[in-house]
Amino acid sequence: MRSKAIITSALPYSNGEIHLGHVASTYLPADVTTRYLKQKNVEVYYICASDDYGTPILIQSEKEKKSPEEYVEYWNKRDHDDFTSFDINFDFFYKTSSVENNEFVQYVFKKLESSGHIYQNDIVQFYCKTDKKFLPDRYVIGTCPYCNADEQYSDLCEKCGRVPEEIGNPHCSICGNTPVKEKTNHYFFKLKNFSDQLLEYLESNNNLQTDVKKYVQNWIKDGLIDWDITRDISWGVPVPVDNVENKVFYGWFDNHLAYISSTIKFLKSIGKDGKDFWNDADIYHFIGKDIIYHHYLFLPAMRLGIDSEYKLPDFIPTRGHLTLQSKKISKSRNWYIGLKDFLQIFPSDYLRFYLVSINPYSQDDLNFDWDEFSTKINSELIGNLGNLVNRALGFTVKTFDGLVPKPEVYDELDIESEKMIKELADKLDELLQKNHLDRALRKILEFSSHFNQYFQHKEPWKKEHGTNSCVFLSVNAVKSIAIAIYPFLPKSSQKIWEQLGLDGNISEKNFEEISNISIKSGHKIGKIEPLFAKVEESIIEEQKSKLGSK
Ligand code: B3M
Ligand code: ZN
Repeated sequence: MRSKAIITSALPYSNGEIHLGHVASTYLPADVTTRYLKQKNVEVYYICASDDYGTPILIQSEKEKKSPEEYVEYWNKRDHDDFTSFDINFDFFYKTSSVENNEFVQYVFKKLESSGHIYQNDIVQFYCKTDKKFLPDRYVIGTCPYCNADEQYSDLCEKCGRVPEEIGNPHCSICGNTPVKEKTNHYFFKLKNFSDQLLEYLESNNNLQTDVKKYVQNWIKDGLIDWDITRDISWGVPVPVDNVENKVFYGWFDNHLAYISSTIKFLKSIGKDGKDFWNDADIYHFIGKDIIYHHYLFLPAMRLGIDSEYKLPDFIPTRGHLTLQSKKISKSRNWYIGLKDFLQIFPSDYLRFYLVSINPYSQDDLNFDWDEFSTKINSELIGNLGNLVNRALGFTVKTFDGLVPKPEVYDELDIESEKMIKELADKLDELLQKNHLDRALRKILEFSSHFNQYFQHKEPWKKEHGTNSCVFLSVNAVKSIAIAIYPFLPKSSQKIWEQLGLDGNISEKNFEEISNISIKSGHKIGKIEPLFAKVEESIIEEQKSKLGSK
C-alpha cells in the first residue's frame, strides 16, 4: 500500500438517472475503499466525472430539443446530487466535456500520432441525404440479422445483445429515410502494437483479479483489432488536425482520459502537481464487468502509447452486474429502482449495508431481492449490530448512571473478548486490503454477534461479580464497531460515536483505533436513541408491486 492513492469509478453517462445497478458494482465499493484508505492515513482522492459524449447522448438531446451542452449539464448535476444523497463522497466530480479534458485528449492524440500509433483509413458508412449527416452507431436503426428483431440499433441489438455485422432494412433514426453508403476517412489506433507490452503488464501486476486476467490474456493471444477512434458528428472532442471538420473522437477514446485530466485539475486546486502525485500513488479504477475490454486493454495501451507519462492502473476492481428480483434490470420495462426513489424510502446506510453484503470481489452477478433486503436489515443490521449498541450503552446508562464502570479481574471469557477487540483491526485490514469488502462487513457482524452472546452469557443485570468487566468491555466493543463500520455505514457510525459520548468526527479516527481499549472507566455515555427503524413488510410489498408496472 502506497501512502498516496487515486480512486476512480466508471464514469456515468450523463444520460439518465442513477439506479441501483450502477451503484452496486462500482460507486459503492469505490467509496468504501476510499473511506477505508483515509482511515489508514493514505492521502487518497476519489475522482469521478460524467461521461458526456457519444451518439446516444446527442440523439437524446436532439429528441428533447436541447443543446447537448444543456442536456449533459442537467444530468451531471442530477447524478452528482443522487450520489451525494447515497453518501458517495467524491473529492471531485467533473465532466468529460471539460476544457481540461478536451485539451488533454487532443494532446494524447497528437503524441500517439507522432509515435506512429495512429493511422488513417477510408471506411464506408451510412449517410443520410435528408439530414446531410453520417450516421454512426445508434443513428441507424433496422432489423437485427441474428434474431430478426425490428427497430434495433446498428451497433447493438437490445433483444439478443449482439452487435450486428450489418443491419437489415436500415433507416435513419432522425428522419426515417433509408441511408446511402458513403466513404469517409477515419483515424485508427493501433491497439495491435501493444500486444506484448499489455501481456507483460497483465503478467506482472499481481493486484489484478486472476480470472479476469486470464481471459483478457486470451483475447490478446487471439489477436487484437485496431480501434476506429473517430466519428463524423459534431458532439465530442474535435480531432485536432488542420482542415478536418465535423470529426470528433469516439467516446471511449476520450472518457477514460478524464480520470487523469480531472485528477490533475483537482490536485492543482489544492496546490499539488497532478503528474507527480499520479505516478507516486496507487491507481484504482473500479468497474463493472461489461467494460473489462476498455479498461484492461484500451486504457493501458493508450497510456503505454504516451510513454507511460501517467502510470497504468495498479488495481482494476471488477465486479458483476446486479439483477433485480432475479431478472435483468431494464429501464424500458420499468424493471429497475432509481437511487433517488430508493433513498426517499430507506436511509442510505440500509442500502449500503445490503449491497456490500451481497457483493463479493468477483465477476459473479449479484441479485437485489426485496425480501432478502428486509431480512438482512431487520435481523443482521438491527437484530445484531443495533441490538448490541443499544444493549451495552442502554445498560450503562440505566445501571451506572451513564458512567463506564471499572472492570474487575478478567475471567476467561473476558480475556477472550478483550483479545477479539485487540485483533479486530488486523483481521479487517487483511480483508480490506484485498478488496473483500463483503467479508470484512461479515467479520464486523461476527464480532458484534460474539459480544451479544457474551453479554447474554454474563447476565450483568444480576449485578454479580464480573458485571463491571462485561459492561466495560462491551462499551469498548461498541466503540470498535463505530470505527470499523465507518467506511460502510458512515452516518450510523457517527451516530454510534455520539451515543458513546465521544467528541469529534468519526471520519477522522484512525483505523488502528478500532483495536484500542480507549474508553476508560468513568467515561460518560451520551444520549441513547434507537439507531435504526425496522423495515416493515407492507412497504416491501408495495415496492415489489411497483416493479414492472408503469
Ligand atoms: N460511461 C459507462 C459504462 O459503460 C461508461 C463508463 C466509462 S468509464 C471511462 O459502464
Ligand atoms: Zn435522416
